[in-house]
Amino acid sequence: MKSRFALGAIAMSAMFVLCRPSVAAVSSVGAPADEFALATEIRVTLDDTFQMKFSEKPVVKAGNIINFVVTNRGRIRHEFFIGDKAEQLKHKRKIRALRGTAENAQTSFSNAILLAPGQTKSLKWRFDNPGKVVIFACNMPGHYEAGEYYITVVEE
Ligand SMILES: [Cu+2]
Repeated sequence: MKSRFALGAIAMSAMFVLCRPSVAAVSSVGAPADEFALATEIRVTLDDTFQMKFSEKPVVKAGNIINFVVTNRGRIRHEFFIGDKAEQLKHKRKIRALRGTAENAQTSFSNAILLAPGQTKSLKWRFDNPGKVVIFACNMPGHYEAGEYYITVVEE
């Protein structure tokens, strides 16, 4: 009887692991920070010139938490996505596959915010893994290629 209960518990925990939302495995360069965590605030402006403008250049250190407050001043949608190069490519492919429905792609990534024209949203992020290349980018079709990204490295 006891072992049956144990088996049940194992099955339950296996199901929990399998059913966990994909947001758990976030990124090699960190993860979203707790909403109450103290953070440095950096404002980011996106617009249709495909320049990503920061109120100050993000100095990214392992363990540092930065709250990115992002505003879309353009007339088209933009996004702000934090990840390494492989994650950027994967996300870009996903957005392309979904074509116009980028909102759907965005909901499965906790390292992205999608902004309609005029919108401001924030993404609070704790950086991790010194030495890793971090890319901040917009992966709406053609935007990355037009230069809408910023690359830096996680410092010790
Ligand atoms: Cu964009």
